[in-house]
Amino acid sequence: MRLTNYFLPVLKESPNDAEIISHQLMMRAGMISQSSSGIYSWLPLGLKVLKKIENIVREEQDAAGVNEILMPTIQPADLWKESGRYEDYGKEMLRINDRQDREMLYGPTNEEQITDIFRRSIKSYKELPQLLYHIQWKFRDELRPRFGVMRGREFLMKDAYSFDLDKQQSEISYNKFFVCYLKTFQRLELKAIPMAAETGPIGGDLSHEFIIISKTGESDIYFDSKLLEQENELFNINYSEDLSGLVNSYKTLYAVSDDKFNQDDFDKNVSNENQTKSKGIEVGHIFSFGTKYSEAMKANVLNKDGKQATVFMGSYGIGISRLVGAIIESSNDEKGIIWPKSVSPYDIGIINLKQKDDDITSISDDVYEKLMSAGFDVLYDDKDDNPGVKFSRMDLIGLPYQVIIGNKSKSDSILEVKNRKTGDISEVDIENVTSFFKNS
Ligand code: 5CA
Repeated sequence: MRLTNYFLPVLKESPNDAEIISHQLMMRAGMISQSSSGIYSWLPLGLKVLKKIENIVREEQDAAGVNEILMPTIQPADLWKESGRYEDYGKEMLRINDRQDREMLYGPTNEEQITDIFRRSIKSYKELPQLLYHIQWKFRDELRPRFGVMRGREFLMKDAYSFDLDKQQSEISYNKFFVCYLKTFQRLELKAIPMAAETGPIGGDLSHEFIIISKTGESDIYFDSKLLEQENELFNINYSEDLSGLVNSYKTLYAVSDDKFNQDDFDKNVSNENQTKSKGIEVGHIFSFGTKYSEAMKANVLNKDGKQATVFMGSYGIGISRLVGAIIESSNDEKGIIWPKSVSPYDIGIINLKQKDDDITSISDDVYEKLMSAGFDVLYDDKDDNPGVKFSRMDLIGLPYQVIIGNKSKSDSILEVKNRKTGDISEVDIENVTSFFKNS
């Protein structure tokens, strides 16, 4: 992509209401534009990151054998009256009346909708388990939307749901998602710690939040520092095997967020020097809630004995739009964002330092074409701005590598490659530029 052809409205100053670094940087880097409180438009650079995260989440759900569907954003109130949550949800739910004066709502989550889909078509234990997910916008009329996309009113969530014959089977599904989440966050280059959590309005008795440590996080967290060293080989997971050993290696180490915290338990389970208190961002949350919805909504199947059995359910969320902010919170410096390679909007940025010099521009054009045809996604700064502006803009948007083309490229056929994270600069022969990136 040529910058002259790109919509990248970078800002010099961050807006006054942007309190935390990720919100400031997302605004300054032209990733989002506020529509109203807690509601944002996603601009090209932001949308690209959002889609990359979405795709990693999707690939890992698919790998775990979860089926993708797409449910609507607007749901009928009747379903929520069946489960009893229509009243309980209170003001956080956006309620709408259609022209027939039917009560509708903009979904804050989809337990009711999915239970309705399930009960219409699944009638026998032989068709269990069923694991389904979708990636869809949600609306929650948060009391205090803040921190940009971190606590929005409209936000993108991956929500998955499991249906099993009994509690034991349901725990097998829970473990699949537990491991799938570890793998997903590892691919996003995040250290997410699973923590025992309260279930809130979703319900149930078994729940984990996946939290990344960050001083701007909204949750207080207490955990055993051994969890930070926990490194597992997650590449060759076989989801049909028993995953409880792996899950227990996490579950047995103490980690809770504030609403579950108890000092006595902390002292009993964690040695003094390993007791860690911090703040964190909740990027995922999984719940096992048994028959809460299936009983109220009569989601039954015939069991082996030909009797009606109420199915056991779980739900599993990942905050995809929140992750964009969370990743920036954990990876930035005074110059701007530093994208992990897996979600960076582009692989490489090219800076042509002398747009007016025909030779240097022709070299830059060539390097751009070469890298693109080698399969790299490249953002090419071909604007006629001074070098200072170009350098700080490229640092701000945080692509992992910058290719700098100037006088030396013309005289000595050499370009510079800057690693955004380390600041290291390598001189590379123009001829070798593609192989340099293939090996890095
Ligand atoms: N139905 C369940 C799981 S599918 C559910 O809704 N869980 S949740 O309420 O915990 O939300 C799942 C994830 O969505 C959270 O872990 C968080 O990462 C994200 N999320 C929740 N509320 C917001 C919000 N207001 N803004 C951005 N992301 C949010």
